[in-house]
Amino acid sequence: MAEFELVIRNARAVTAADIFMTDIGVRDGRIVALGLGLAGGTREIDAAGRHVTPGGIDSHCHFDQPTGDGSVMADNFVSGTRSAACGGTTTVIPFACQQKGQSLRAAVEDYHRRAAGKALIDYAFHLIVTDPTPDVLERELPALIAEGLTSFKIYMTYDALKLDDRQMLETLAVARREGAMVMVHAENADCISWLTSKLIAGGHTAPRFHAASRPMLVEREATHRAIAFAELVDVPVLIVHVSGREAIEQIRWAQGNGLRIHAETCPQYLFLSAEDLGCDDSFHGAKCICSPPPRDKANQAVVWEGLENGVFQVFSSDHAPFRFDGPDGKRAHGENASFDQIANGIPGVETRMALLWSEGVMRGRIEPQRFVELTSTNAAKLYGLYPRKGSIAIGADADLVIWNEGQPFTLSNTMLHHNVDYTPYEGMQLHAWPALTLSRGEVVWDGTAPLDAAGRGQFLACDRPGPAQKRRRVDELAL
Ligand code: DUC
Ligand code: ZN
Ligand code: ZN
Repeated sequence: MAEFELVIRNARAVTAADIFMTDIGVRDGRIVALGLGLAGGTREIDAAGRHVTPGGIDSHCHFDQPTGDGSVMADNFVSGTRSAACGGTTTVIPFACQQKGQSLRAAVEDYHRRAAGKALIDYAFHLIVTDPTPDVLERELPALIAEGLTSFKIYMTYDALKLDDRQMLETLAVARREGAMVMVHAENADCISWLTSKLIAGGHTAPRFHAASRPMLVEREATHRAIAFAELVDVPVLIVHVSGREAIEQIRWAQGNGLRIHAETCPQYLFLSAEDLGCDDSFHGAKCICSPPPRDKANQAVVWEGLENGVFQVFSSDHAPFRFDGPDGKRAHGENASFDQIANGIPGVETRMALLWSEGVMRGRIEPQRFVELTSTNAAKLYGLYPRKGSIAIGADADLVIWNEGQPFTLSNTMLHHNVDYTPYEGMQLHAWPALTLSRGEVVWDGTAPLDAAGRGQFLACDRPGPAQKRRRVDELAL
């Protein structure tokens, strides 16, 4: 009998720390041996010197999340995880979103029902806390954190989701006490609503005015406030979907002053700009409506710098999938709907990894190790999945990507496996794509088709993240 169920030979393995030539021996879905000249496997794959990275962890994506505005997300756990796997992602962390008035546990149970038996790859959940009642803060949230939902998102905007400043502080204090990671959507709600009413009153309703209604200032102000609250409560936070310079300056200041502020950015802030929302009043720009909106070329350059110099820890997709055609996506309120009624979000779970490998690593902007940190390892650490996920190491799950590099191709939505009828990156020239994606040692993408095995993905209970644990110091506030 062969010693391993799978051996990947001649891998140029990349971790967050190293690059090294190795064979990878897999048993029971886990990496059990590393080194050249390993004994035989029941199955063998020759990586032929190609880069092999840990499978991606997309720690910010939305599948089958109720929207409450008449639109319906195009991807559920079947199509969303299929698309993720074909793009080199092996773990996703979408959101169980509490509706105001709903118990947090009911939101989680509903989300488990939506996911059960559907996922092709492994998945965990973040919570979204929208209604921090005393019962939620004192009982439900600590219990769910103890059960493995160890991170949650809070919003500073959207009437249906946002917390006020006092609620943010109360919620951050629970995170501190329980050792959970808080993700913050940082945009100032009142500034957006004031600007939106002015724009609409002036007849400026086309998709492109979405960007004008949420300028960088509203993100900068909220980012500053979120950082101040995190400092006051003495808890780490992670600012999600950071779009440009002014927010980055706030984050860099906080990091430089010893605050535990983590930050995430997404492909749309590297490759899209406000111009993609349209130069005229056509509805086409709805395809690129997302929040915060894409900025301009100068901001793209600053986001690239943040990926290079360590301001950002996480590169996720913020996949929020809505179809362009059809009655329940971007057009749910018709083509003449004002920008604030258009479903908010863009797809990207399948293109995230290849965009950053092709445009980041292959163009020499970031090292392969930095790519691994940004797309996999750091998310595993920040959300309590490390070392099971996020590395090529003995004992880790054999979640791996073997890369195909050097053959340029034109990206087209016809190549993709999501249930969205467009990609914002249509027509881009890319130079890399996963040749194979393996989840727990099983090939889930073979370069031509996804494995037909919806339901094989496992729910992952997360540990309390190491970076969210209290620092050892006198707790003067007794929070
Ligand atoms: N925030 C997200 O994280 N995703 C989609 C829309 C939004 O505002
Ligand atoms: Zn958000
Ligand atoms: Zn999101």
